[in-house]
Amino acid sequence: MQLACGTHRLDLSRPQVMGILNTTPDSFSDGGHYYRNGQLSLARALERGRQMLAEGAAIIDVGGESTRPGAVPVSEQEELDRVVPVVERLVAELGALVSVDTSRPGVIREAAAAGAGMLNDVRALTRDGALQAAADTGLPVCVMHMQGQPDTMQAQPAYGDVVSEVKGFLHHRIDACRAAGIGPERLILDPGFGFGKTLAHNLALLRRLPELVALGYPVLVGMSRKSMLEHLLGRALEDRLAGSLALALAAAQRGAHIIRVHDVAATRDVLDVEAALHSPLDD
Ligand code: 9MG
Repeated sequence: MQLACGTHRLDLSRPQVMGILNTTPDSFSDGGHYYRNGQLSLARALERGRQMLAEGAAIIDVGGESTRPGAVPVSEQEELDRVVPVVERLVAELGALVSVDTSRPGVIREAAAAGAGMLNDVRALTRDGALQAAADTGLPVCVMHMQGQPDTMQAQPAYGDVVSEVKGFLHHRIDACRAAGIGPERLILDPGFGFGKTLAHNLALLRRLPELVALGYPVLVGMSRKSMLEHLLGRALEDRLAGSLALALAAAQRGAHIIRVHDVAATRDVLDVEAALHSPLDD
């Protein structure tokens, strides 16, 4: 399976790593890493992008708005200021395939003009104007499931059958995307681990990920360092590498095509070891 991403072709016949680059001062794991005296440092963000590419990331996901509960809301101009220059430089200087994590039509349009090759919307293009903006870019789009809104989504997530409900939601968004002119070859699906889900919901979605893969679209998952690992292992944020790798491996074994992570090198190693088990043996 190949995905056309602007000037890039993404080979999805093996799981690919999407490296996370949050240009926010307050994201849950890497917030503020690229700030100096309260100002976003383009040089630092670019350096991190360079490092992730060297470590085997196929995509760099740039986000300028934190979806962490309690995060400070950001204006559109601020989001543009955080995202667009980073996209421009990652593309121009490193030739990177950049995805942009945004829900705003204005940011979708400007990021595409700056050279982004993929869109990633945790709100699945539900904001006014987002479907049309995404359609106009011609880029592939990741549509993610979320129950509720970031601020309150973890208060009391509830489902009958979480897998059926997530699939039902994604089917609706596929229909909406296609009606807006986003062809099936441009769609990527994401069950939205941690977005309005308890540990039991997340585990059910992971166990039954093959049902989502069977819909025939590329599947993206993001579980890196998420609080499901705190609930599962009792680990603080900085001690979640082993758990994140186990989740990445489990997702790849169940057919995930793109794994969104903070720890690129370690994840790539795990996926390469797993891939070797499926390659022909020399002797
Ligand atoms: C931006 N962001 C944070 N977590 C995410 C996830 O699980 N999937 C996608 N597509 N984006 C995410």
